[in-house]
Amino acid sequence: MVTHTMTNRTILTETHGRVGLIRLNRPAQLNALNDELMDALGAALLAFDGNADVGAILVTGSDKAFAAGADIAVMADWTYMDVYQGGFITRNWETIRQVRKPVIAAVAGYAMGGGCELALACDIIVAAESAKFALPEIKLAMLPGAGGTQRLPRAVGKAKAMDMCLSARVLSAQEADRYGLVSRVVPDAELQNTALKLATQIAGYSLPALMAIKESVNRAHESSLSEGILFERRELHARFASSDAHEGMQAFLGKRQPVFQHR
Ligand code: DAK
Repeated sequence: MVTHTMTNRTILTETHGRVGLIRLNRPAQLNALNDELMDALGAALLAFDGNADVGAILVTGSDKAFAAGADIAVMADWTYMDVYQGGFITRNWETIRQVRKPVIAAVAGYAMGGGCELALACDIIVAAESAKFALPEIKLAMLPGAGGTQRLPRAVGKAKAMDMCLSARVLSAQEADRYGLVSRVVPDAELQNTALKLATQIAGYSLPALMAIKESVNRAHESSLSEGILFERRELHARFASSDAHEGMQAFLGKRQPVFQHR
């Protein structure tokens, strides 16, 4: 069942069972990301993250664009002091980093600049065949400044990241799949269903286990191997304090489906 919970100009939100869906909604600007949209997106992400009835979050755009980047029309007249003192990017683009539940991006069409960086900040990217990924900021004499120069090399390696950042190369969905930027590619007509099915599957698992896995995988990018392994081991030990983990193992042994309480 679909429940519509919030609508404003720049995003639409719905819940589908335990999945919170956020749709970027500036069609006339190909979902270019302005402050109003990023404020609304951040608020919606935090609201779903704090909602005990939501286990996973899906972020998507339109058939034509996930998001065509930061809003160039808005940025064109900004000065250094505007962005420095206003905390551009830091102030409202990084809210997604606070989200502890799994976030899935469903991308069709353009994921350019900040749109590509937003997808990179999600945990899983499901791409439609029409998806196009690029960091074309160099064409504006800018640089990818919402994590692009850091998350892209971690996702695809230095060679591909340098190529994309320095030449503005556009990756097709198939290339993005091959290089490890996305986790699966599906026909456009199947994108929403596939992503929702995936989010529903994930949201059906034990929430604290999902949160522990997300935190642990993210640690792989933030620490040395031995520190990461130690973190993972502690997370594993902590699973034994979870009633869901005991339920999961008992259900397996009893040859029945587990009933998780998200505890
Ligand atoms: N911003 C504002 N409007 C945009 C836009 C954008 N990024 N992208 C598209 N639009 C608008 C177009 O202006 C057009 O508006 P109208 O002319 O109809 O009023 C409408 O959306 C439809 O676009 P097109 O007519 O261009 O559509 P096409 O299908 O022909 O082309 C396109 C689609 C995605 C290839 C093209 O629109 C395009 O190249 N867009 C720009 C893509 C881009 O360069 N994106 C990167 C933006 S820069 C920073 C941190 C981060 C960033 C910057 C600084 N600091 C820390 C300082 C991030 C920067 C970026 O993301």
